[in-house]
Amino acid sequence: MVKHTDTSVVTIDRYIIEQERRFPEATGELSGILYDLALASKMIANKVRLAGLVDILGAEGTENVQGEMQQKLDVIANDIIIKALDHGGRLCAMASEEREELIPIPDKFRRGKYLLLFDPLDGSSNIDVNVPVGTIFSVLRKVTTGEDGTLEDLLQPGYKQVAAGYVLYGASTMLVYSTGHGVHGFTLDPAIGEYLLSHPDMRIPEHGRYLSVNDAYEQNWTEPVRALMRRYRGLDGKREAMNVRYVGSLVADFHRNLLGGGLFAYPANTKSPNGKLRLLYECNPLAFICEQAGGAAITGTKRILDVLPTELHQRSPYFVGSKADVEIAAQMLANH
Ligand code: FDP
Repeated sequence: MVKHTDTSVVTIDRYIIEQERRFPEATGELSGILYDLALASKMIANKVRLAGLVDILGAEGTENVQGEMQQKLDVIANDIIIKALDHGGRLCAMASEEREELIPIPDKFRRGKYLLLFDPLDGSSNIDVNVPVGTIFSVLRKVTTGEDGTLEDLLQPGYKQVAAGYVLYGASTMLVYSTGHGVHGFTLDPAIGEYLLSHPDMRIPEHGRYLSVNDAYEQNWTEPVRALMRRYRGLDGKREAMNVRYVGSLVADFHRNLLGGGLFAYPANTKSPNGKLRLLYECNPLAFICEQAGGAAITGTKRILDVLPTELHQRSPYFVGSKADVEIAAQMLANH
């Protein structure tokens, strides 16, 4: 492995190749998927940057100068990812938040041994108000025989992920990924259109400063969840109060807590018994990243990565972040 100095400029392409060389059995297919995702995310970043100009350039549902209908940005992001990845011969199926069913690889393209699950534009209700949004992705290896990927291939528990990551379209665009050997963060330099290694070997602090939860749902939380939140706020006198920060874009909240330490929670409540977040393309990939960075992720009673999925769009209660803070949730929610 090449040793990089503080001043060496490492592009994401170079980093992925160097990582791949550590594994002589690697075929380069996974690296290819990561390149394609990096490219797709640059195209999405470009669209997100112009989102505020939609009223000038043409609002959703109106015709643009080419006579085409304007689309919502999450639909555009979805199409960008599918088009960037369907023809490379590395995937046998995809699944997206935006599509009810499995997304097959078109007949004209070769199939590969991997599957990609993604949320193309997470936090999309924040787009209209110029607040950061993100893309989340998860890569699985095919387990069934036959050329095409099946639902069975997509419904694997999170510990089987071979890679996972997210892109944050914030003040800077950042891509963070893991292939199970640490977490690597890259920042897009818009002047040269390249992701550069900015956060090597990311580690989440053991204890956190930040608590991210939407407490407008407090009235619908169960009593153990209410007691847990009182604990995090220091109201039961058993720990110091955490600082509350809630953007409402999972990627943005997760990223802040990964750097600064803390906990993101989307608990079950009486109106949504499984919470809101989707297991396969929101909870699992960020749980994989968090564990790789030294943190933890649970449903409340169980490790997220051990949950056996039964449906493509299934939801799960979610507590993810610094190990010591997640441990408090595990203790206080056990048996509930
Ligand atoms: P959104 O609905 O805007 O796409 O995954 C869905 C998500 O955003 C997350 O990004 C975010 O953390 C959460 O929902 C916010 O939900 P609440 O408004 O219920 O807090």
